[in-house]
Amino acid sequence: MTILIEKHSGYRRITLNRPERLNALNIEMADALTAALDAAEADKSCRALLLTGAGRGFCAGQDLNEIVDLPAREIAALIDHYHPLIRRLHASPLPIVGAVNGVAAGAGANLALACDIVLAARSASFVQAFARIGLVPDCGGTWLLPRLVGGARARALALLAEPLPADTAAAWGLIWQAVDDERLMPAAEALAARLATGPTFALGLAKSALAAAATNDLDDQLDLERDLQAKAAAHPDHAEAVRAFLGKRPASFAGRQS
Ligand code: LHQ
Repeated sequence: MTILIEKHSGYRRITLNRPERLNALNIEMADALTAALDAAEADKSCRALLLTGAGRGFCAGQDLNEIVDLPAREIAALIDHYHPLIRRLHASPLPIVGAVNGVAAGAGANLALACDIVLAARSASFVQAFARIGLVPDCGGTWLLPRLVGGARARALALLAEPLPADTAAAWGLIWQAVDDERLMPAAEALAARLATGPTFALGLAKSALAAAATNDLDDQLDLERDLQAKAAAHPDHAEAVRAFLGKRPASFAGRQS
């Protein structure tokens, strides 16, 4: 199986599972990930996702064995299996934690960066490896990198294709945090479990507002915030949290009922 899915209380852990090839991507894996996302979103008890890799790598990008001598048009067709997955991760109403356990290269780096909160083991690195094989960053890399780290760093990452250590990735704002290797999975699981008990509906709306900010001007964004706030305020999680605050007790969020 190209991916493993484990159900935890409130969240699902999805593990890329081709460790002998550093979890290199192929069509089967991309389609399995999209299906796993569909299934998680359809399950109302699932309120967060955790994405990680088996073995010593996170994901080495496209499996190069599967594109040797492939005509250019078929390479482009391959991407049609990957880009819907990237769109789905960005648009998912569920909060997604990426736990980057080792090298994340090419499409694998941009798959990691499509998660909402990315933690990386200190020994992990991010490589926009595309230029090494005469390709262009895909899976959203050219869109996300300048937004996360600014144009100067984005250009150097894309054109030099050098590995960026996890600590630098965190210092530059490419990811949320770098943690000691042995702390990665406990920290990522704690984060997924925490998100899974949060106000899931509002978290999904916050994700969509942040995504829309990439193209909106301030006026449009303020209007969007007003409209989303009306939706969030109408959800029982809001009333519960205000009552909990005033009652000096922890809130108990219902989560996904809308
Ligand atoms: C691999 C791979 C790999 C197969 C390691 N494939 N086996 C999308 C769609 C359509 C078309 C094209 O492009 C795309 C987007 C892309 O993702 S293009 C970018 C593709 N990825 C790469 O170019 C990265 C290739 N890999 C590497 O540069 C290195 O392996 C990295 C830097 C990831 C890790 O280096 P090391 O830690 O030194 O590991 P290694 O190179 O020894 O790899 C371990 C094994 O994994 C090895 O197999 P072996 O049988 O010798 O132990 C590699 O052949 C295999 N492997 N990446 N992408």
